[in-house]
Amino acid sequence: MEGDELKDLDCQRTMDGWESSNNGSGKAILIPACCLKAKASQPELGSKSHSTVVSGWFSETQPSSDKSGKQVYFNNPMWPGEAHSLKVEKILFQEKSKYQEVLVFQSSAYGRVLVLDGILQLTEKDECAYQEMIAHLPLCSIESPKNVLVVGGGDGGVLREICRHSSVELIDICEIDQMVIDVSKKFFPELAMGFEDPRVCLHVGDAIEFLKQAPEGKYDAIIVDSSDPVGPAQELVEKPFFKNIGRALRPGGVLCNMAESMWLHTHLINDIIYICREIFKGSVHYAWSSVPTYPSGVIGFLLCSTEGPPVDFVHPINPIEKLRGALEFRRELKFYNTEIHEAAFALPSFVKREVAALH
Ligand code: SPD
Repeated sequence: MEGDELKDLDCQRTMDGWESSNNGSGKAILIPACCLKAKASQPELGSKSHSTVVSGWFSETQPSSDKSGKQVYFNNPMWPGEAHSLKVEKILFQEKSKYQEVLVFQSSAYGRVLVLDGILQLTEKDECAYQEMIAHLPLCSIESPKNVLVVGGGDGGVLREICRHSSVELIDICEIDQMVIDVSKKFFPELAMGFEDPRVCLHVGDAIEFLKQAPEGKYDAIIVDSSDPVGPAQELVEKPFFKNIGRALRPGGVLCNMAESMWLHTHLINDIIYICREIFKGSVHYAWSSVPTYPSGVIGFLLCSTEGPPVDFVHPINPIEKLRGALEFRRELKFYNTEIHEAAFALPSFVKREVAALH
């Protein structure tokens, strides 16, 4: 194949979701589709219907039609070629909000499950491994956090965890979809209990706009508990969003951002880290947790601090075990502890190699 033909091939999607790309060297390379965020919701994949329960099993696939009109199922382009399935005992709720399709079902293995636009957000059994980590990794890394902002997180699980920190005085939360909040209050009381705390101040709206208006230096910590960067959440991995976060944090303030799977998305992680390194002049780290029902069974977190008093994310200055009442506040901690905190920053060799932006 000649160089010009290769150029024409730039960024063409293949059936399994990988792209043939020419990185300027004249050599074709394969890039996972997840890195081509703008294309992730191509019409043939981004079907408006997300009724992903087939023959009593849920999986993160999207129904669509082939040329002959036959129903076919695509994998989500964020994780082409794989789908983890859960046996469904009963569908408890299924409705379209203004923003997305909201599905709740009772699974036989992981308790109740929340799904948004066909993507699994949480299960009762393993949500602790996500919510506890995304909240305590940042909050245990700074002394006496007071003002905290949660972006997304409408199920309330991250709020539940932040509330364990008695130093916290205000928790702003900006969630775009009222239906997610209502559904959580009805079907996931163990998560939605977070909303009951008097320190919580709920803003239903667009977090991009909310952050533009946020007073400079207001927050000690910002936690971005978003859905994946496909469709509405896409702007949450772009530079202007991170710039506004940096502005809203105090000097030496911290960000913890959901940052996908190291098994699937090293290109995307690299992109985000490059952006964050430009903005957060304190430190930038990647940590991860095991969440069996997320694609590839792991999820990552990006931890950044702004210029100011240095933050040592790897060795928590504010260990949870020393915070009075924190371990049992409302419900017992199930997953997080200081050992897990420190271990979360240990990265496999392939990640150290592939995520060049970490060096
Ligand atoms: N691939 C799924 C990532 C979901 C992240 N958000 C989960 C919300 C739980 N509070």
